[in-house]
Amino acid sequence: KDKRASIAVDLGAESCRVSLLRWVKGKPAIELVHRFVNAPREVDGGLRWDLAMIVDGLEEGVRRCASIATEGVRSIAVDGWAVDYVRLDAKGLPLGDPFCYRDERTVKAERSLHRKIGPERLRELTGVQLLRINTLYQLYADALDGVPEGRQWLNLPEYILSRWGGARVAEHTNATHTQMVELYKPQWCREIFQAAELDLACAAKIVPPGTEVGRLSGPLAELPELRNAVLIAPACHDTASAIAGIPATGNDWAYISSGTWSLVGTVLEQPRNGEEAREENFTNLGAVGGRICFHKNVNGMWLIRQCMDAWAAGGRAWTVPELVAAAEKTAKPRGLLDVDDPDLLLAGRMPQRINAQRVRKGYEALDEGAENAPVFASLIFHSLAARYAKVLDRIALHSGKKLKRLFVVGGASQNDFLNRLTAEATGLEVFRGAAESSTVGNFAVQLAVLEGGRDAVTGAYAEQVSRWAGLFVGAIG
Ligand code: LRH
Repeated sequence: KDKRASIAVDLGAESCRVSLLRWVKGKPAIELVHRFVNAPREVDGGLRWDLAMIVDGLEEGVRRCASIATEGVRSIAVDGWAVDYVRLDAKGLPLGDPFCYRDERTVKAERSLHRKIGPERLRELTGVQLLRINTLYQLYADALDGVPEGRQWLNLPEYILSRWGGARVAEHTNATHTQMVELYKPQWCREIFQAAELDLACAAKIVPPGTEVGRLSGPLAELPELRNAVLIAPACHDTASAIAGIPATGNDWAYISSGTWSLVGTVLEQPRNGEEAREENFTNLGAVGGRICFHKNVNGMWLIRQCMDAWAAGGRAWTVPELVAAAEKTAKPRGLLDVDDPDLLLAGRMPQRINAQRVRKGYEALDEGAENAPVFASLIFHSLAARYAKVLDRIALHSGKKLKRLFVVGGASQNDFLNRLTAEATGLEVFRGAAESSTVGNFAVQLAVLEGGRDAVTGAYAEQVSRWAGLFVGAIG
């Protein structure tokens, strides 16, 4: 067997990570080699990602991996948050920093696009939860802002792969989150492109997760350890990777991929897009092995992070563990939040936004000062748990599954207070999965294709991935 190492890159809206998988005496060992903070910033009135900072950080991480892996690196794969994209000029260089999906330009774009193609029709064609962050609305916003058509675009993980020498592709799990892919076939939906007057030629070819897209080239490939590294499109959607990182079998489990967002759902063999699933706006996104991530985007650590930023700006920097410990000691809150209120998805002034909602609902406003942070945190955690329980009830109904187990993965899975509240609210047995589940799933997809080489869209491939994930979950140092 090939004993060389592999590298997984995981792009997060709050932090980006580069991890190394090595084989030590035949056993896997995974090390998080480089992690750096990420956040959108305000540029000329728009919310954008700092692409150069991200690329520099990733390349630094890859170089550090190379310096550790003297045995050489066999493969590299990149996953990341969905929907955002890089536009390319004629030479294939980025036209500018990518917009962050939270930018408010899509409010207008959504309204205007729905006059050309109704939300019901979009749902019917794609099976995807209608969210104004979806790539479709962003591309449409570009057009409204006068960006000339004819410019290729790539979602971020696929852009990084192409920048390092890979073919330009749109990996299927990530492509589904654009809201522009047909529900029952892995192909771009012509009707949507036509309605939105978007150029089909600007979208890359759709490929399944587990596709080799080329070999590393450019300056990184000059390092001897990296010379022949294969570039792989894993499940480029970080959530699909995180779910691939759960090595559970059976038909009685659901997941929460818990980070900036909470993705609450279950894996299905076939999409569910009947009237009720559509009305309740559940999503059917691509999963590994031709399966479906059937879930809903619920707000997540965004609420707490945004509050923490506000308090830090006022001079009191809380850490998450401090807040969790302090929140646990407060009294049970009165009047839970609607965590999915569109206003709470926006950036800035979060304590004020929360109070505005409370006042609208007839509850007293909370003291917004940093010393009252535990009360806010407790309110947020209780409200999230209650929302998870509601959504999971519906997931059980739509999927026809008798749910018993709930796997919580991702950065926020380490919040045991929230896990306890979630267990109480749902009545399910809660298992804490890997904090770096996207990385586990990323590596599992790489090894399944490198070692199995089988057709990546079959259930057999999904099972292979699950076996690798089982091996890797315990291998994180
Ligand atoms: C989580 C995530 C989620 C998407 C959002 C844009 O990181 O990929 O699945 O809905 O970011």
